[in-house]
Amino acid sequence: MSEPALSAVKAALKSQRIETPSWAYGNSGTRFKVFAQPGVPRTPEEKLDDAARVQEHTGVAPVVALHIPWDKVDDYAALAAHAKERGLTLGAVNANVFQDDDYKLGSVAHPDAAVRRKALGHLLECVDIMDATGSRDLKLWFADGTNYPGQDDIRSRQDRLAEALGAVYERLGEGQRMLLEYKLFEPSFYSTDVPDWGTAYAHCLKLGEKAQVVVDTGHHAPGTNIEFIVATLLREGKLGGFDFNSRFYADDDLMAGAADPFQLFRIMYEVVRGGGHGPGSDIAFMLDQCHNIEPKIPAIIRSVMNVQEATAKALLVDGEALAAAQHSGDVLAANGALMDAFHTDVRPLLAVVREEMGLDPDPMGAYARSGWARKITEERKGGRQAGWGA
Ligand code: AOS
Ligand code: ZN
Ligand code: ZN
Repeated sequence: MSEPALSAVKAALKSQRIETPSWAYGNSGTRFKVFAQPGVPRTPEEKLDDAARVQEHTGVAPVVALHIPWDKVDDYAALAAHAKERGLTLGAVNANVFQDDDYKLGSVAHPDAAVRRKALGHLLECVDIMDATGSRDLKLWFADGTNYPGQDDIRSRQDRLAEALGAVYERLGEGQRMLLEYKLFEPSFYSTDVPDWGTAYAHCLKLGEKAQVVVDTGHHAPGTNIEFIVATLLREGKLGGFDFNSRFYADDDLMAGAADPFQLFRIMYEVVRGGGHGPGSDIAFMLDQCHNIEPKIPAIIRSVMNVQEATAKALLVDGEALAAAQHSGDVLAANGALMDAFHTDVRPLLAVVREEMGLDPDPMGAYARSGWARKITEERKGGRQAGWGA
């Protein structure tokens, strides 16, 4: 690779911005058990203190997504100031219309108009919070769906959903967006009201340019060609962002890139090829994961590093050789061009990038040596730990 080309790759890696989720710093688990960990944050401010460690050691994670009500505070401007003092900004505001008892049969798609009004009220409250935090994105994931055929009318639920989305869209202020996230199933088991990219895309298309789709990499059936979805949404101008995580079976929320680094590379290749990576991109590269058995901060650092490595490999694809082979129908040469990049060990390159950024080339080692884990374990004794639902 020529020196100018290598410089461009390094510049692109230095400009990468990955958004970490506040809830990943808190306790989490499955319906069987939540294994609390020592030192877990007790407040949104402590979550930001931990997120600042990820940013300190990686240099590419300066944004933290919030979740309401798990990150509810009296003064969001003060929370934004707390973030800024630590070199962070507040990112997407994640609405939660899936944990209130009233939402058993759904929220915005619920058959009862009073429940729908309550859910819409929460969504509009989240936009008010965005005004206070300066967040650009409202992330909407709906657990809404049904468990049995006949339980509710599939079409009517789409009409109710569309009505709520339209009301939220009208409320968005200048520079604000709504990111609609789809999920194949869970917690609904027969039908989910936003189950796939097509449904999300159709609603966003009707709403307008401020409405975009979020691709959560854990939200697809096994074997789904996610990079095709990414390429298509990007081409249509409707790829708002990602919720990166890993899955072996379902929405496992494991560390991004841990289960299938090849898939993450193919996704990032389509992002790079489609012009979605770099300073001009509006795509939100968010993590959405839960660290049920592994220490949280290093797991998030590892996830950021995995996304960086996939991105670096995608940037190394020899586009000219690949295009030439594709145009000539040389299947093996074309596949080889992509695989050569995927098989490149980019860790030395990323170590150089980190050193040029004034960082330790080994973020995991740097965190381990920092003493932060011991500090928070000693200091954060007592008080209610943060976690899913708190
Ligand atoms: C749920 O499975 C979705 O991935 C959500 O994006 C996410 O877990 C939620 O936004 C957390 O509030
Ligand atoms: Zn998600
Ligand atoms: Zn999910």
